[in-house]
Amino acid sequence: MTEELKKMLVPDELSAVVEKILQGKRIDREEALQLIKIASPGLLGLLADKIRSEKNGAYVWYVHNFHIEPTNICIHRCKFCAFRSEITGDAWELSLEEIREIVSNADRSAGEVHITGGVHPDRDLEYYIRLIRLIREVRPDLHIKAYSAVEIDDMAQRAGVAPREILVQLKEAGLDALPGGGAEIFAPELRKVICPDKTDAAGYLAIHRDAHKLGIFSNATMLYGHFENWEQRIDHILKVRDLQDETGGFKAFIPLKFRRMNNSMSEIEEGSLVDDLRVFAISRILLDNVDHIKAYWPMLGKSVTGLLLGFGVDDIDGTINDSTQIYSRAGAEEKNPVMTVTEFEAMSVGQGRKAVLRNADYQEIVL
Ligand code: V47
Repeated sequence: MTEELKKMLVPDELSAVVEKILQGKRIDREEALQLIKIASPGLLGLLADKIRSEKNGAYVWYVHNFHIEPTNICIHRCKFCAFRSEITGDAWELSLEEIREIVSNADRSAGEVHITGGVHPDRDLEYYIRLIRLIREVRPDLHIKAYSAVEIDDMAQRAGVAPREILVQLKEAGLDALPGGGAEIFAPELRKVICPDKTDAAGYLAIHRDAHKLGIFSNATMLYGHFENWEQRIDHILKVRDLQDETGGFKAFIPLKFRRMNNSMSEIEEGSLVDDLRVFAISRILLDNVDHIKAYWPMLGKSVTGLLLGFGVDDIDGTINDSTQIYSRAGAEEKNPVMTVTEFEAMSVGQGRKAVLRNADYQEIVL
């Protein structure tokens, strides 16, 4: 950053912390709080963009994927959920045969499947293992990212074994990675309110730690824009950073913006665009050990996603192919989410960047 730009953008009280970030040094909790309380979105964006470009150059990664949501029947009562059967009024559960058909009919060029859904009261470990096996059978090449830590925790409790044992068996069946769902916000006082009956921060992190140690990598998420404050957001991000120091197993961090329709938190106003920019930028600045900040566009909308490319985002999930309902029900703009390659390209060019189709290891796929 030139001296002239610094004078314009950096208030005196932030000059030390900004200097640290510009030199590639890690900032701590107090410095992060000071930064977020004072810095303009413009300054946060510049800092995040610098880090983003050092890690990922001009690339905007995207993945050709589809989702399978095996059921919306769920034992949990998360207040933000618009997907659970009692709320939608139409319970469904896919049989293994139906799932086989979905996978057989999926676009052969899709490289990744993302599987997550309700925690069904009657499904046991055998079902979850058979599901992974059958996908492996139909598409040996497909990257299988399946079952959030909450689902793994449920399988472990039901089977009466440690989560690590579940992960060993799922890996043996063909599981490649865990999605980041279920993190919500780690602060226990908020979990008590928004998702009282599911595994806590320690449980979520322990499952990701076990997975990483078994060679199953994963993503981490944070649900933001509801009751949480900046202290709670920063503590959440720093817990992810601490575990990443230990294992290195997180591929991406995904801030998930709370959407308010059709759930028990509809009285909350959704956060502003400026808040989105600040959350993504501070995530990029703090997570110096996580390579990718992902925007999950079906919930953010395409224009906000395009803007976030300038605030730390290097990865956009994904082509999706109209296969997820979790967000359309909660009020996301995209009712039938599909993003075409042409759209990824236009969005990236709009930010002076290049859209690159990736595999799960963030290597370019040349078609
Ligand atoms: O844990 C549910 C969130 C998550 C709402 O790992 C909501 O690549 C906003 O984790 N408003 C599940 N958010 C989805 C998820 C995910 C998505 C995309 C990619 C990856 C990945 C993971 O969805 C839940 C919860 O935090 N969520 N309801 C809502 N009303």
